[in-house]
Formats: sequence, C-alpha cells, structure tokens
Amino acid sequence: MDVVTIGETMALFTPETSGLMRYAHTYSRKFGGSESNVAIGLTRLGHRSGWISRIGDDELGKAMVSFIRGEGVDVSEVQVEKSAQTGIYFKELRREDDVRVLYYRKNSAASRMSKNDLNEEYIAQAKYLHITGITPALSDSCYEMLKEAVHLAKKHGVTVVFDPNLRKTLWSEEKARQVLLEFVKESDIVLPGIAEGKFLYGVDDPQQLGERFLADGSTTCVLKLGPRGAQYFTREKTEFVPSFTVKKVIDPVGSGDGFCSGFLSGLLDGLSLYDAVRRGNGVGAMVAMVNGDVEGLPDKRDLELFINETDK
Ligand code: KDG
Repeated sequence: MDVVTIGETMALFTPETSGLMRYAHTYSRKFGGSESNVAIGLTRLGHRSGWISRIGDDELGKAMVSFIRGEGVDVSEVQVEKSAQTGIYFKELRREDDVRVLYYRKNSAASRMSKNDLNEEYIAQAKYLHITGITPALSDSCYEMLKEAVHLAKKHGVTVVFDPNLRKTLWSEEKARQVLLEFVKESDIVLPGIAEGKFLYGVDDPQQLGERFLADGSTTCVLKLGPRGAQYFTREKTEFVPSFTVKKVIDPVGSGDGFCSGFLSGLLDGLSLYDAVRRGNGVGAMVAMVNGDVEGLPDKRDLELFINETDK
C-alpha cells in the first residue's frame, strides 16, 4: 500500500438547481469524505491506497463502499456498524461563489470508530498515513483512534501526513485549536490552508506560518494559498509554486483533497518538492472545475495534458 487513510465518508446530496436549498426538489447523490477523496485521487493517478472507516448497515453505506472499491481503493478495513447510520451531507450551491456544506452526521456510524478499528499490520505496510483534523472532531473515540494510528505509524516508520481541515461547526474553537496542534506536532508533513494557519497561530503571513509549522516539528509544510498556488517550507528551503488558471470554478469543495492526492502522488513518483506541489496544484484546479468532490480527479494522462496545456 502506498497510502493508508482513515476517516468518515458521507452520502453527498447536491440540489440540481442553484439557489437556496429550501426551493430544491431534486438532488443528485454522490459520495464525499476528505480522506476517501484523497484515496481515490491516488488510485486515479496509479497508486495503491486503502481507506479505514465505518459505515452504517444501510443502503447508502453499501453503495458508498461499492463506489469507493470501484475506484480501486482497498476497503478491506471498513467495518459495518449495526447501531448507527451512514452520515450524509448536502452541498448547497447558493450562488456561483457561495457553496455551503450542511452535515447530518452527528452520532453517525463513522463517529463510532475506535482504536479497535485499527489493524497494526495494515498501517505498518504503508509508506504514508494520511489523516485529517476532521476525524478527531467526530467523537472522543475517533480522537483516541487517530492518536493510536499516528503512534502505530511512527512505530513502523510510516510517514504521517496531516491536513488540518478545520471544520468549525463540528467542535468548539478552543478544543479544535488544541487538538489540531497536537496532531501538527506529531506529523512529518502538514498541508494547511492559510485560514487554518491563522486559526492555529494567529498570523497570516505565509513565511511566518511556514516557520511556525516547522518549529512545531514537521519536516515539510505545504501552505495552500487557494487560487494563487502553494508554498512549501523545509528546514533548507522554501519555494512558492503558482497555480494554474481555472476558467470557471464550479465546485471548490474537495480541491484541497485533490491537492493532497496530487502532492503525495508526486512524492511517490520521486518528483522534487516543487514538482510535487505543482502536481498538487494541477489536481486541485481540475477538481474545482467539476461538480462533486471526486468527479474531477484526473488520471495521469489528463493531468499531464492539463499541466502542459494550461498557462503556456
Ligand atoms: O474536503 C471535502 C470534504 O469537506 C467533504 O468531502 C466532506 O469530509 C467532509 C467533511 O467532513 O467536511
């Protein structure tokens, strides 16, 4: 396995019309979850990924696992929870530049994950463990599980990659700050956005943020700067990597996950950090141009065409 990831995925309903959701009558049903988005992004680019999770014993859960398995992700570590349901979420496309996410996930099947869901050997054989700040916000048992997953990864020399993915609606700001910083300190690579950096350290200057993340222990910090691109920081070097022109943003949700899969794909292929970040930028941009979290994720050929043809 190249990358193992852990987290909740939900059935995703999007109104077929834009505007306030109260006027929507028909919805499309897709699936989305930050961690499985990354896992799918990686298989599209030719890598091997596995996703650890729990689903409800229900039709949406079954369809979700079939879908993710169909994308080539290993789902052998997904458990079925009899006493809770698969979570769902809605993406309300209010206006072109205003997408809102609404969750119906409290006490969901995935929020019941616990340390018992972890198979040490499964984590040990991966090159990277990918985690996000969403999982510890789901429940105390998920928080404990994630800490244990990181402990197992470190024990076996697996590189820990952390995307803070701040979700303010899931927990209090104080708790979020404390727990996210705890995971930052345990991770080898961190992939924050500027807003998350500001939330954690109270500054929004990229250089200062990069230095703060490195001072807290990561060896690499890639700061996502939205449509501008991204800047990476190591102890030796920092470089800004510009993004690609996106003709029209259709749905930016999932772009950060696309970035992460592109970046990890670059590392797995032995690219320089600059080129790995550039690959991340390319995937992130392509995801934003398509409705859905994962529908815009490219295969390698599409990605190369996009990277070579855009901004020539
Ligand atoms: O990054 C995209 C995610 O926000 C989406 O898939 C839903 O995982 C999700 C979450 O918890 O917000």
